[in-house]
Formats: sequence, structure tokens, C-alpha cells
Amino acid sequence: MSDSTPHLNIAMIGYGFMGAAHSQGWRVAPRFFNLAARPEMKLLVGRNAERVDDAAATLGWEETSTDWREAIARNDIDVVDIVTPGTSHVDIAIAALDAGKHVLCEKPLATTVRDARAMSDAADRAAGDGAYAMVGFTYRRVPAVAHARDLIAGGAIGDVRQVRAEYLQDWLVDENVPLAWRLQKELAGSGALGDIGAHAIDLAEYISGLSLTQVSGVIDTFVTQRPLLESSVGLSGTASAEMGAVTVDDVALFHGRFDNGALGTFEATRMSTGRKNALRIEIAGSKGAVSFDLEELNSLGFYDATLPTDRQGFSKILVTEPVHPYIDAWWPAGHMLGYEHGFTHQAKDFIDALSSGVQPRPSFADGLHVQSVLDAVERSSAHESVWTPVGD
Ligand code: SOE
Repeated sequence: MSDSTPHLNIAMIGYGFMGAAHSQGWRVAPRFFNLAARPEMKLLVGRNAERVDDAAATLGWEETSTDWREAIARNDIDVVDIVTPGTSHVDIAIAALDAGKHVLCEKPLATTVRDARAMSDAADRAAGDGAYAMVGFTYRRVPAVAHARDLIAGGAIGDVRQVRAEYLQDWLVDENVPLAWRLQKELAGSGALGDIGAHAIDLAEYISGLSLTQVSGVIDTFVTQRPLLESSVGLSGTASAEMGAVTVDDVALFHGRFDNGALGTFEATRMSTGRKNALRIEIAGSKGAVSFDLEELNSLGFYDATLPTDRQGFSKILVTEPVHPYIDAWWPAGHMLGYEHGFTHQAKDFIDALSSGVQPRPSFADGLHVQSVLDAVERSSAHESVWTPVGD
């Protein structure tokens, strides 16, 4: 990148878990990828002045503010990156898009279909003026995931018939984990369903190239009261003696029908004792199958049913060759990548799209679709798991 490379000034709203991950992406992307514009980590926004100053110093942001409206009002800000709890996405994203800023927004897009639709409409309006919006379904940027999609798009497994997608965590097994924002419906929208089920839905559709049209599901909450947080809205914090109601699901299970007639099973849970961050997808087709597990993210399982029977079997492709997506910017073959690389690839892909004036994916319309699936699962669960159309 030369000195004449244009700059893209970023303002990031929020600085928790995702804020740290996005910062890593903005910081590292220009050092490994040849980008047409250089991201500048200009402004970090958070409500508490002291904490946002500390976060900016740690994560590498130039300036801070305690009001997200400052990011919208400033002419020198090109991109607004939203990593706040779900409930605030709608106001920030629409204000930013209406002001002509590009927007990157964490998933799920919103807490309701109504808000997600308003955001998608705002994104359509802004795209007409050259400002683009993207949702942070980061796992699309894991090389093995992108490779699985390429294989399926190239016909390597034939027609997709079955999809199995599960995202399993266990951080809520402990009943003393306090009532953080991810456990409150008004802040998060839903629980395991929206927080991690949204990833399983997006990945299943992204890898298979299919779209869910109807679902039948059940959601449940096993621990209905948790200690209130004494301070902060983060995942951690001190638990007080007072209890509050958990208003979101701990577990969501559903079946889905895709637009080509394929069937899917989905599970999202933060109660799967022993499973820390197991996002697993298996897709079976008429000529083969692929299988991915985030806990082994450098590899992809592949079964080729067209081989002579005596040679058939799942093989493990180590997705670290320069021919694999994103890899030629990194290390020699076999030198592993990790969780954080997805955020670097996300920053790279976003900047590439903005620089070439094309709509980055997943778009807000894609985010609205996932929100509609989440909503259909909740409605199905409320009506004895009846098959429910996904109404985008
Ligand atoms: C962010 O993309 C995210 O979905 C978090 O919100 C989840 O809690 C995390 O475990 C997976 O990533």
C-alpha cells in the first residue's frame, strides 16, 4: 500500500468482545492484504468516558466519544461499525446510512423483523447513493467455510438433500452466570437462537447456496432466574445478590425446509455441557458430502461418492494451501489460522467491495432473511411447533 492509498476512516460503536475482534480485523487487514483503501481506526464510541478511553488505548483507536451521534455528524467518518447489543443496531445503522456512511453491523441484524426490515430499506436507499451496508456473519470468512461453498457451487457433492447445523456452547450451564444483556429479550431479541443460531442459519445457507422457506421448532429456557449484574453490560461482571428473570431461550431446536426441497436440522444452545464453541455443519448431496467444525477450523471433511467404492471415505482437507480462499496472504501451507483471522478477512472483503463500488455480502437484506427465520422459529415454537413459513 503506497502513501497515496485513500483512507477510510472508521468509527466503531461499542468495544466489548466483538469490539476487540473487529479492532483486530481493521488493524491487521492492511498489513497482510493489498487493499485499495487503508482503514484508519479513528473514533471509538462508548457510554462510559473512562472505560472507552481505556479500550481505545488497548485496541488502538485514535479518539473517543461518549455519543454515537458524533460519529454520524462528523464529515471525516466514512464507515460506522456497530458492535453494540442488538437493540441499538436499528437507530445507529439507519442514522449512519441516511448520513451517507458505509455500515458494518454485528449479527443478528436487529431484535425484531420490523427493525431489520427498516434497516434493509435504509440500506437499499443508501446503496443508490454509493453507501453500503453489511452484516457481520464472520464465519463466512473462515477459509474452510469459503472452500466448502466453492466446492458445492462447483457441483462437487451434486444436489444438496440434507443439512445438519448445530452451534453448541456451555457458558450458561452455571446457574450463577449473571443476567448479562445477551439474556434479556429487550436488549438481545432472543437467546441462543439469535446469538449463535443465527450463525448456523447463515452458514447453512451460505455453504449450501440454498434458502430456508419454512421451519418447525421449539425453544426453551432452563434457568429462568439469574443474579443481576452489579455493574456493566458485558458477559462478565460482578453478580449481585438480587435475582432477575431470563427472558430469552437457552436452547433452540428446529427443522427447516430449503427452497430446493432439501431438509435441515438445526440446534443452537448455550447449555451443551462440555461444548465451548462447536459450530458444526454437515451437508449431504447426491454425489458427496462436506463437513465443517469450527473447533477444527483449518480443515474440511469431504466425501466423494463418485470414487470407486474401495476408495470412498471422508477425507480431511487441510485448508491451508495458497489455492484456498484467503490463504495466499498468510503463512506457508500447514501453518494454522485462528478465530481472529475471520475478522481480518471480513475487514478485507468489506473494503474490497466498498472500493469497487459493489454491494458487500451478507447484505442487510440477507440479515433480514436470517431475522425472518429466527422469528419463524419463535412463532412455530409458540404454536406447538407447527410448520411456519419464513416471511421475509
Ligand atoms: C459474534 O459473531 C458471536 O455470535 C457472539 O455474539 C457469540 O456470543 C459468539 O460466541 C459467537 O460469535
